[in-house]
Amino acid sequence: MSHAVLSNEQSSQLQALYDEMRPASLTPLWEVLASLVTPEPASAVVAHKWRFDDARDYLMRAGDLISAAQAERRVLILENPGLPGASRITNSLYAGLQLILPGEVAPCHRHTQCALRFVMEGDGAFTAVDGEKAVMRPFDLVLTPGGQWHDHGNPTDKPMIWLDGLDIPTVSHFDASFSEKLGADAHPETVPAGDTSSRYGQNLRPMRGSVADRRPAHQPLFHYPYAEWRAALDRLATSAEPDPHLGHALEFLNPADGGSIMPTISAHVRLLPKGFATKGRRSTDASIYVVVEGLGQAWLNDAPMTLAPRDVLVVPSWTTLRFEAKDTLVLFGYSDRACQEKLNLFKEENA
Ligand code: 1HN
Repeated sequence: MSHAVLSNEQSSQLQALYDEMRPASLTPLWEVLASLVTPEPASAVVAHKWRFDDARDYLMRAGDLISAAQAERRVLILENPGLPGASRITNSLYAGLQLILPGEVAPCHRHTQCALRFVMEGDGAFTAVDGEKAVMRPFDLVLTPGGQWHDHGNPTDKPMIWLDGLDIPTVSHFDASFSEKLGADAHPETVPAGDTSSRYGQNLRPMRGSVADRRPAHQPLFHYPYAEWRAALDRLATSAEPDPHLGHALEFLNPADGGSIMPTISAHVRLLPKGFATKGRRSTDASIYVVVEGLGQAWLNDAPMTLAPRDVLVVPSWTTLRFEAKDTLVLFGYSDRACQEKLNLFKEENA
């Protein structure tokens, strides 16, 4: 209790009262108020970095012991060390590393939860969304928006590993989860691979009322290829000054409304030119970053963290973050910013 002015007599009488009211499912606010309504974010989430090769070793060992079909999804959860057992990387988001070995399939299902995939290793496996394949190349971003059927397959001769990012804890928070299995490995093919990108990915969309306008109106696009976003960053870096706090930063958009890629998850990429150091910035959206390219250094509330390709890091809410690029540093990041903005909670501050 924050009031230091209670007498011993008062305290023991209050304790006795709490004991009596507990069976009636009543509990005093004044004992917990300070920890409920904090003057600034006070998170159990801690900063952490996973080296890809370390996680990969465990994932490959799991691959020797259980098939993708047996597991339904063969994934190692990147669990925040501050939230053991909670199956989450931040309080609102989930992250995992998924392995699909040559010839394997991950059977078709759908659920309320929104997912993104960010390719870490391998080239040529696919995710099929509502029966349309997105062939996945290194550092591609592929979405499986909530409610859309999805299955994965690896017809190549090499393992395929991607980072899964989902809003599982957010959906759990609202007790709003529904899921179902299709009952078949793969959804019947609906259109050729690339169909959706052709129709919705060029600042165009099928004319309303045409048979081609078949994707969910609020969430049509699901493939953001590395070749496209990396080229866009390069063009930006040769023609503009980097933002002092972000570097060159581009957010992935949903073409349907110009908003975030999914209702609960925002994602972006950044390029920091060789030698560039950002100024500090903090925001309320705890964020997950993948180092796509380059060596560098991050400071999280002034604690240094070295960065190398395919490192995955989690930065808690309201942590002042700085980056320095030893050579061209390219990062992918995702967070619950989209969700916080809808709730009027998002806040950021530049140092
Ligand atoms: C899921 O559907 C996938 O489709 C991966 O690849 C990870 C974690 C929890 C719930 C659903 C996938 C998941 C998941």
